Amino acid sequence: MYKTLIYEKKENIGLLTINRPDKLNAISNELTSELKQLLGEIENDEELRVLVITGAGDKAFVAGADIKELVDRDAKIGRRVSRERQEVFSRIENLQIPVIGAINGYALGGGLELALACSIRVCSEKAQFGVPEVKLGIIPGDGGTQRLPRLVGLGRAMEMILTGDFIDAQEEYRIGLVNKIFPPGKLMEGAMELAQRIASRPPLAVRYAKEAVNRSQEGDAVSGFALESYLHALACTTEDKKEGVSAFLEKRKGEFKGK
Ligand code: CO8
Repeated sequence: MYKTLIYEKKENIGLLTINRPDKLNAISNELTSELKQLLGEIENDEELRVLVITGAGDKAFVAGADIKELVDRDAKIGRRVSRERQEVFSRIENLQIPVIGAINGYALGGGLELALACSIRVCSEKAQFGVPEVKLGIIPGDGGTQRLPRLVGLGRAMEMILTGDFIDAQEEYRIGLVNKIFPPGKLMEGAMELAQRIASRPPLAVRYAKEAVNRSQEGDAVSGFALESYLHALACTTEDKKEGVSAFLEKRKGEFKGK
């Protein structure tokens, strides 16, 4: 049982709800520890196809790191906590299964950084994104300075990080921070529908594709092309590839086993 997280499984889709609604789901040290523990569970769950992450309540996805814990943070603690959260968010980014961020309200600071570690983001019309760390006299520490420019481009990331201003759902969509916007009451339905669609695809192909696309953001193109061809070759060895190709040629729906 977790105090700050709710984790449920809906068939082969995991639903993680960040659960500190009275503090707008701010990420405390306790929440980070629980998240690490839950990730261990998720990493070992071979049945799982997709993870969806959202926030409890109707106001916030995650309104950032818990600001109360910043009071006594000196350089030594700051470095340790930042590295620890970077590692946790990188574990989310690198889960074998895709992760969908269902952004139901404020995604600020560490909350935006958590959203950036997801493979795909969708949001409600009420969602607001921001990187307000500079206003507190600090800078993002959970990967935001690296992931945000990769997603939205250097100029836009620079403006968001240097001003700390919030942007609304339409602007998030326009700059590619989110893929879809839903009315608030329809967000989870939309996110789960997307999750189910991905979960219905051959699981190994989905894993390899995610890995190849993730690696496109690092290193050089030559290594990226090489990795892509090896992962493509690996996909060619699967039973699901035989089934997928046969199903297409026989004009029927494929039955995939993740083998
Ligand atoms: N931390 C702790 N408590 C918070 C946070 C937070 N980030 N955000 C909101 N809360 C609490 C409020 O203190 C309040 O608690 P209480 O009822 O006990 O007073 C409760 O949640 C409700 O919040 P508000 O009353 O403020 O709600 P409003 O609707 O008036 O305002 C806002 C909503 C605009 C979202 C406002 O709460 C706000 O500005 N929050 C802070 C946003 C922020 O600055 N986030 C960035 C934090 S720093 C960060 O994320 C990265 C740090 C770098 C870390 C590096 C290593 C880990």
